[in-house]
Amino acid sequence: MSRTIAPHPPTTKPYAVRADAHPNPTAKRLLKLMDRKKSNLCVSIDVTKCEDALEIVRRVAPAVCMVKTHIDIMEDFTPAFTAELARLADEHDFLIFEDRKFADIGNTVALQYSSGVHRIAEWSHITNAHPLPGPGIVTGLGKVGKPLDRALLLLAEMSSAGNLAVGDYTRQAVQMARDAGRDWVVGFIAMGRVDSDGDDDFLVLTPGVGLVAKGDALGQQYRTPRQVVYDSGCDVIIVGRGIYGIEGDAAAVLAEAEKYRAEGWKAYEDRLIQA
Ligand code: S5P
Repeated sequence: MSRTIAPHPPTTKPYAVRADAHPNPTAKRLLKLMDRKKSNLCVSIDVTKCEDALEIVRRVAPAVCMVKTHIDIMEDFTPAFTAELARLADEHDFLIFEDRKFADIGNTVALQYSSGVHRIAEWSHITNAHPLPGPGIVTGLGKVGKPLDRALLLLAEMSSAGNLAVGDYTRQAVQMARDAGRDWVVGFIAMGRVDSDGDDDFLVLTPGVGLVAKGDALGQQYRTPRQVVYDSGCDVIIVGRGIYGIEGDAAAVLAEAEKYRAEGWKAYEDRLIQA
């Protein structure tokens, strides 16, 4: 399989080298731990019971650089859940990414990020936002997240069929990140190197990854780790149902996570060699 895009200069460098030059402490920590654990795998935990979610995290922890949550789907949420998640993150050396997809005016998102039942900024190292409302969303979230050394991603593209995050919208998302600075907006949710018109080193985290399924009944579209990391130059693969959805016991889930980790890592190493 050959590359579909020209190599983007920062992606030809090892994660550890990129870590040294990154201005955001959370991005720096992520890149370092990716190198240490030899993992560019983020597991997405979309289940609705806290104990089920924690059980998946315990299973996959050795293989991941990051765990992604949707805290608003938890039916039995209490702060003990996020406390335990944070403890597991420290014990097993991974970051927590709350996939909140903020999409309101700056004042409102600052409250949604800091307050309410979930108090996302207190426990989530990374979160994300749609650029749709304009730069006020980035500034509003930054008022809360920057003093805590958190990191923000903008959704520049999406994996679902028919989504509107294309063309000029994507270009303007990238510009918004550049205007905000990499000390706060560290990268994108995107399907490829949306930043390839410059040589700034953003992180690209990519959902819609599966080794078997090609999609689901609701518009999700999957590509393989190799297509995402090697062909498209992305940095982190986000895998949900492809890992926690498989049949079997704890060992089977870890084995599946390990399979994705190995594929993602091999694609990254090949990318470095052939840069
Ligand atoms: O464009 C996107 C952006 C995101 S963050 N497409 C996505 O699928 N996601 C998220 O990635 C989605 O909300 C879900 O949590 C995860 C994909 O899950 P999977 O089970 O399809 O791998």
